[in-house]
Amino acid sequence: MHIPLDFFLSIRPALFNLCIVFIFFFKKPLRPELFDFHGVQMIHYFTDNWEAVQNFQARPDDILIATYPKAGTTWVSCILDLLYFGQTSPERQTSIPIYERVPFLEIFIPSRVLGVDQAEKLLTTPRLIKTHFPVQFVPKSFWEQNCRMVYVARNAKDSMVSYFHFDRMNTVQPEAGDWKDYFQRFIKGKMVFGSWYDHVSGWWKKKQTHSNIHYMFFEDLVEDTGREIDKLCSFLGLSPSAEVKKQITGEVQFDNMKKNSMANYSTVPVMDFKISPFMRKGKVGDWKNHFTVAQNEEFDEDYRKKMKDSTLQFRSAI
Ligand code: PPS
Repeated sequence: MHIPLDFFLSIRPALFNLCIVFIFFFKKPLRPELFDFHGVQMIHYFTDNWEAVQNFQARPDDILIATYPKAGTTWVSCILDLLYFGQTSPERQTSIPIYERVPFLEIFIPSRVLGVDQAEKLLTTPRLIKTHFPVQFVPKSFWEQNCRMVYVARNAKDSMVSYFHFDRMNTVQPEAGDWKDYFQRFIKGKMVFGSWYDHVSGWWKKKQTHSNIHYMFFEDLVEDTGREIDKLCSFLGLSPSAEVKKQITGEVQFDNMKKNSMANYSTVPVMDFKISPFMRKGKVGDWKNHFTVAQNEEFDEDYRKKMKDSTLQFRSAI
């Protein structure tokens, strides 16, 4: 059948409008792609502002909260925020989301969230700042100013599971895909912020020569939050009353944080809580509900090889 060219030309505007309507109603946000950045897998949201991030001027009393994703960043951020400001400005807890109280230094999503700007605008002392950078990416002023850093690590299996659900629900992360492929990608370090193995080991190695890093574990926090708050207080030189510590320990229990809209990320539009909530389970050992027996064997064998030279010990069950 012959369709004259004139016909196409005449319906061109209608076709164009149809496309716009289609994109508007059915658009799926484009997920970012991973790429190699100085030897670490990254996405552009965390590298686009590289120069400003690297030139960030830390102050001596800044506190950097560093983690591989899903290790308990939000939990420790809330604890530190309460320790420093819970008594003097309690209204912060009910009016400012945790990601504004503790800005994410390297994030750069134009017209949405600019981590460096947020950190620079913080009026608090100390400024609490979050990063997921591997240790070699930390801006040099943090070292020059000898800032205190709190690193939180979580066992690899639970980190992987938590990250999987996070990538499913967070539209500014790469597509999670299916669990089987995700498992392989995690082992190969093809995750945003790179390899879990390199991240936890890199920070651990740095801690051996740098006394201003407090290295803590998610599993210890689950086991005894009060004890870990005590350790944090000794590191930070804080001495809250027993009553205040008890109050903080209660406020940061999983169920309380899960229902607190200023801590649970429910105010972030790019996260789809219908797929998975940010405060998902908060447990040690949920990996057992995801790993097959074969995956567990493969994982353990590979883990032994990758971590054979490390003195780091994790608990995948408590
Ligand atoms: S992020 O996106 O990297 O900043 O995420 P992060 O905050 O590091 O980690 C999220 C996981 O920590 C759990 N979480 C908690 N567990 C127990 N108690 C408390 N209070 C708590 N707060 C956060 C959260 O549920 C995520 O783990 P999963 O296993 O997915 O539940």
